[in-house]
Amino acid sequence: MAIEQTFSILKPDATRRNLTGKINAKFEEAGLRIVAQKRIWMSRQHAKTFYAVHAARPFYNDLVDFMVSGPVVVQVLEGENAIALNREIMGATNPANAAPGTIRKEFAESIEANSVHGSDSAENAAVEIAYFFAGLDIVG
Ligand code: IDP
Ligand code: MG
Repeated sequence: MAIEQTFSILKPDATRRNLTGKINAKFEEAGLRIVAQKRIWMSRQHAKTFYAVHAARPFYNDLVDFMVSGPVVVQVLEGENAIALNREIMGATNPANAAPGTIRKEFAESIEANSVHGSDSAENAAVEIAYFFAGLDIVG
């Protein structure tokens, strides 16, 4: 295994319910370090571009509406096997299918308002990190 970086978003349902600390505690307890972080309110254009891979899906417009409905925290997580580990800590997309102890099982409101985003591959992690952060913003 190697030290990796992955991209994470605490979604608007998490900021609205003041859960950013509780969620980030899960990442830190599992050994991931937050090496870059900022709270932003995404523009519709940014959200559309970020989720462009889902543009053909029936939930795309609702997803974009949701992601611009409030502030989010965008962050870079670093650690051993960070990309897969982050996905494991997050749990399944649909909280109904998420394993006990995962963020989505404990905190998600619905399949859409599921509290967190995490990159699904090394390629996408690199693209997503670069979309929100400059190299100098990342402090390991
Ligand atoms: P992931 O976040 O677990 O990687 P993706 O399939 O990449 O899941 O979907 C991106 C996001 O789109 C999900 O996190 C969720 O917010 C939303 N989403 C996915 N599937 C559905 C659905 O069937 N209905 C509504 N929203 C969905
Ligand atoms: Mg995904």
